[in-house]
Amino acid sequence: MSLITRRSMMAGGSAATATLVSGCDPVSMSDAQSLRRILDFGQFMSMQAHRLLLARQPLVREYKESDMSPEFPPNGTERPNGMAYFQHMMSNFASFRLAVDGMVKKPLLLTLDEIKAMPSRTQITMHNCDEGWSAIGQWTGVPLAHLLQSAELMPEARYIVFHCMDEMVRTPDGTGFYYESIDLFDALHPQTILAYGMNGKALPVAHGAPLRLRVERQVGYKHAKYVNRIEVVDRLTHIARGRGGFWEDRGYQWYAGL
Ligand SMILES: Nc1nc2c(c(=O)[nH]1)N[C@H]1C(S)=C(S)[C@@H](COP(=O)(O)O)O[C@H]1N2
Ligand SMILES: [Mo]
Repeated sequence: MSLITRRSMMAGGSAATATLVSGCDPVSMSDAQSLRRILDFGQFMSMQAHRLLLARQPLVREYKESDMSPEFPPNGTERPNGMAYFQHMMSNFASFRLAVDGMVKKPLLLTLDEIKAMPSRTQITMHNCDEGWSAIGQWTGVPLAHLLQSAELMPEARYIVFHCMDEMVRTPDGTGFYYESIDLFDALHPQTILAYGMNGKALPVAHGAPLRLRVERQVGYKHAKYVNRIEVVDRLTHIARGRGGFWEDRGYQWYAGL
């Protein structure tokens, strides 16, 4: 585990970045997982093939209520900057809409109430941040698979991109927003949900209100908070710097399985 946190990396500039890129492997992977990374399932597998594989996918461990951490620390953005998010917060996200678009036959634009009316899943899981902490929390949300099935993926679909409302760095082209991506393998996993509830209450702003991803087999930075757009794509190269996520664009591994 590197002792360089992402915050110090941002502050430290290119020297720290170089150390991270060459020397830091945020998670140690088992042979099976590194094999999976080499195969890069998202690259060539169809949704049907993913479905077949998923039938045999193990679930990650789920915990009891008594296991829940008394304190679950927020990390990264704790409140997005800017007027748009502030207004959402003030109006309790009444005019918030989630867009599901890209390589789908039926693009969606959903209110929070519409999302809450969909099938839901509640799970108590352990969150693992590569900066060296973990916490157990309860999450409630709509299975991502349900959203994607409603939008009807095109056969070319390979990756799901989560666009977030927090701008991490100001860039002239507006590519400094947090974003993340996963393959269909993780997207269709039954424990992958878009959560609007945490520990039995509405998802707090510090933890990504109104919607955040839970992708339980991956480390912390894959769990995009403040999601307002889900884009279905066949490749990641045209988004921001092309590596599939804000931190991936800065040297972190795209596949960050536990
Ligand atoms: N939009 C957005 N999502 C994000 C981050 C962020 O800064 N912005 N930080 C990531 C990191 S590094 C972690 S560990 C988790 C933290 O989730 P939490 O705030 O609920 O603890 O969110 C992830 N998702
Ligand atoms: Mo993290």
